[in-house]
Amino acid sequence: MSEWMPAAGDTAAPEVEAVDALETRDWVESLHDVLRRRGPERARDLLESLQIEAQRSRVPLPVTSRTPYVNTIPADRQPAYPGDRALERRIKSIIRWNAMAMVVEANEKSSGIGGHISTFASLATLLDVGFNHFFRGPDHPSGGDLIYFQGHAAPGVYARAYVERRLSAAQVHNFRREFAPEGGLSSYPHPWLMPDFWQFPTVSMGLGPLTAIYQARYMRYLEDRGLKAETGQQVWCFIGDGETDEPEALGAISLAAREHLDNLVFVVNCNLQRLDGPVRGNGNIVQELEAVFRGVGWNVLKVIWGSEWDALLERDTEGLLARRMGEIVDGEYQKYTVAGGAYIREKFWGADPRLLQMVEHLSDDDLWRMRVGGHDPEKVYAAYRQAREAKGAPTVILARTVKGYGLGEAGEGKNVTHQQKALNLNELLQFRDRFAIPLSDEEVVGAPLSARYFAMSEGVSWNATARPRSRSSSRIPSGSASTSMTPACCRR
Ligand SMILES: Cc1ncc(C[n+]2csc(CCOP(=O)(O)OP(=O)(O)O)c2C)c(N)n1
Ligand SMILES: [Mg+2]
Repeated sequence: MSEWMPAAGDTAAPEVEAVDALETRDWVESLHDVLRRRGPERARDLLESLQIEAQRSRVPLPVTSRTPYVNTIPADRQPAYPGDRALERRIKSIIRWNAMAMVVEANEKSSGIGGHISTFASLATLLDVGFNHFFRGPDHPSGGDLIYFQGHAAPGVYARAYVERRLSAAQVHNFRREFAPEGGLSSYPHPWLMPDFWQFPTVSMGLGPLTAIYQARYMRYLEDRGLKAETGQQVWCFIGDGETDEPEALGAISLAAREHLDNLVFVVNCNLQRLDGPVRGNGNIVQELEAVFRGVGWNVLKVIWGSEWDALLERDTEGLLARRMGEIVDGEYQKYTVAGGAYIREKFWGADPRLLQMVEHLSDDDLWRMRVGGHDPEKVYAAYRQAREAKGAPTVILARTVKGYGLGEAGEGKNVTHQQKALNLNELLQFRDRFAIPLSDEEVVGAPLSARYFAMSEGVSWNATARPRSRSSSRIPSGSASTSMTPACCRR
């Protein structure tokens, strides 16, 4: 065991820092050399030996169940995105509009009846990539996947179902009025009130994740006893980060790992907010959950940063940026969302002149627009694909999102956003512009009370990238989008 003998004048002088940097690079290069020659297994063995030696030498080790605060799947390991990004974005924007309009309309008809806009605003990409590329409907040869939807995001699931013409206009106009004579929609996933639509009740937070584990366990039991064919049917469970505070949410996760439930995927919508503030003001929910899930044996896939960060992380050979990312607490990250690019440059990048230099070619606006991972379909797709193919353990995807994404002044990333149920005219126009919704100003003035919801074949140009000012000018080109959207939430 070697004893540490501080040399005279051994402080953080610039020369020492320079030698440290060289030494770090040297170690990193050695790691790459081992990887090239002998592969990841040998690299892991070496690191394990080092870890044992370090512990024996009383080096305080970092908690090993936490990995750096970067995406688990690096950019060069991402599969190519198989969909039509422009078309998918367009459909998603329309769904966002429908979901928002549904809540605003319900609130205007009867103030206080409300519903939630901000939860789905953060979840839209996570759900859409699932609907477009992964979820299997009941008509799939292997049987339908079983999906537990985050309860407060129900407007988004209805919005999509309306686009697919699975719900009537009357139902959509009667959101939260399911007993209306012409039909309506229950506030939250409610299989008893809407037996043909919802599979599982999830809005009592914590019950979804708990029952999803037992659902997956029971499916595996039936397969093991030969009572059900092994078809690759999966259980997906979408939960909020605040929801993980409920004891039920995490109470059975060790059972899922012990039983090797690789038919189970959790997606945690880490928008960093609960009801009216950060989930972890002085902490980091993604890192905290990683430790908990990894500790009991789950595959953990962190989807933290969007594609805009890839080039910067590529150049981060000394790990400066990755380390800085891991230093910031959730409350501060939330502040970045509302405070803008100049603030981000000063507070985040300004911590080190080398970091500042990394982004000198980017404007404040660029810095502010760099997405987090849960809003980037390519990052989400990569994680879902790995989750679907995982063997031997359940997978949890920890996806960073922004609560109220796209609501701008009306509540994006703000503490009040959970309760946001109404938008003024200006906010509606901003929403229309941000998502290129094909409505003219005049139509927005009447919306959303005047039936400005969109469904397939209603004259929306699904392929357009530019925003037509009037809906009457365009038509749906083909049915390809609708056939790719099999709703896993609907029972036939
Ligand atoms: C058991 C339970 N307690 C309280 C509530 C009330 N409630 C509704 S949404 C919410 C916060 C949800 O936060 P999070 O899970 O982070 O979801 P987000 O809306 O941020 O996506 C709470 C406490 C509930 N639905 N269930
Ligand atoms: Mg939350």
